[in-house]
Amino acid sequence: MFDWIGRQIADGWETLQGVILSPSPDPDLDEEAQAAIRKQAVTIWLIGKVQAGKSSIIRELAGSTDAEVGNGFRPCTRTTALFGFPPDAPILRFLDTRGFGEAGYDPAEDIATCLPEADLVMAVIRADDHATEGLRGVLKEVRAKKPEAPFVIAQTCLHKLYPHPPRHPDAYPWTGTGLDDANPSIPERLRRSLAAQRASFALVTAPGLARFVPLDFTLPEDDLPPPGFGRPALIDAIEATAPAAFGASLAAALRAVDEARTGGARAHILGYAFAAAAVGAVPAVGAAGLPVVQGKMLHSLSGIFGVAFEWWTFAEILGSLGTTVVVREGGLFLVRELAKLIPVYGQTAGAALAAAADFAITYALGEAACVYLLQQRDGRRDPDEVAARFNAALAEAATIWRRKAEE
Ligand SMILES: Nc1nc2c(ncn2[C@@H]2O[C@H](COP(=O)(O)OP(=O)(O)OP(=O)(O)O)[C@@H](O)[C@H]2O)c(=O)[nH]1
Ligand SMILES: [Mg+2]
Repeated sequence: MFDWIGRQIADGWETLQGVILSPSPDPDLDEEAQAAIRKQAVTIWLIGKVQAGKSSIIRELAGSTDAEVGNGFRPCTRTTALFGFPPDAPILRFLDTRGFGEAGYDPAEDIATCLPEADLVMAVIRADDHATEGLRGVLKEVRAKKPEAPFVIAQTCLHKLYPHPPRHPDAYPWTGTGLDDANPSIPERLRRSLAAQRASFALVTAPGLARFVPLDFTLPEDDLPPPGFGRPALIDAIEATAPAAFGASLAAALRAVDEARTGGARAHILGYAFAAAAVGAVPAVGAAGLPVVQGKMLHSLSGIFGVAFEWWTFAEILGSLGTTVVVREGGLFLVRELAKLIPVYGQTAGAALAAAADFAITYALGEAACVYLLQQRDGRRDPDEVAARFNAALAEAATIWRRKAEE
């Protein structure tokens, strides 16, 4: 088994150096590979009235600016558009329904197109809005057609019901349950309004399959700090309700968006690493698709850091790691970790190991690239630090992969 994984990594290594040394132009992945990537992403379908705060939620979760989110949408139905995060290797996909509740809006087409795709339905309502019959009607239909679909109900714009001058509670006080109704740190008018909304949605939200999350995603100019108030609670709710196999890795990626110094790069790396594993497992694409995904990841990272890759030096650093360290230390580590997962070594075990190796090497490459790009940005050069990060990341990757497989 060790020889086998050693070969996998050594082969991966050669294609990888090819990717690094010929960074442009990126060929696109074929439809089958893209479908495999889509399948491993969690798709959230956002429904809510015009101006309820749907786009703000996408912007906040993805850590992107309005402009980035705005440019990243692809039309899906007449009224719904799709935004992938990260765009080329989504770990998360948002279906954003626009125009809901406007005159002439007919939900039938959106339900037919979006519901089969949706892993999670996120209803978005302003905390002071009680005219929600239309939305409840759609959720009822969704519940009937897909009883297992988890709902998250985001109650936005909390400050509309704060006393003057508006100010958030010192610590986020909500549980999204009846416990909140007696919590004195929540302004009373808001407490009553949120409770009434929970009650009115009770018929369409089965216990265990629905979570209410009060939040207030203000803009800096709103002058109501902190920004993203309620974001951790929203991520917790997604983690708790998303399909088990995605919950933890997805939440890890969303939490990583917060890491200021690396500008959310880790979330991108996770997205691309999972995409690499998904693409590698498509028989017709396999080894050819992998360097494409890795190349796209490196481009996307250099964009995040605003630093151009010095491709040659990066290749040199990774080349000095070469197959020795990677195959011996990384490979041995991977084999040990992955062997715990796979009781019987056979055909499926081979495919599982290949996917794990694709994931791990892509993840480690991305992490090493981050260290390298940070050095470039700071005008430093320390190949040992890059190499050390690569090896440490291989070990981390095995842990992440194992956790995902165990979920
Ligand atoms: N203070 C505050 N403002 C919010 C919140 N959510 C949205 N907004 C503001 O409300 C306006 C509409 O928010 P969007 O996120 O664009 O709403 P939307 O549901 O995408 O709207 P449409 O795309 O027009 O359907 C923007 O000015 C946001 O900044 C919130 O939780 N708190
Ligand atoms: Mg919008």
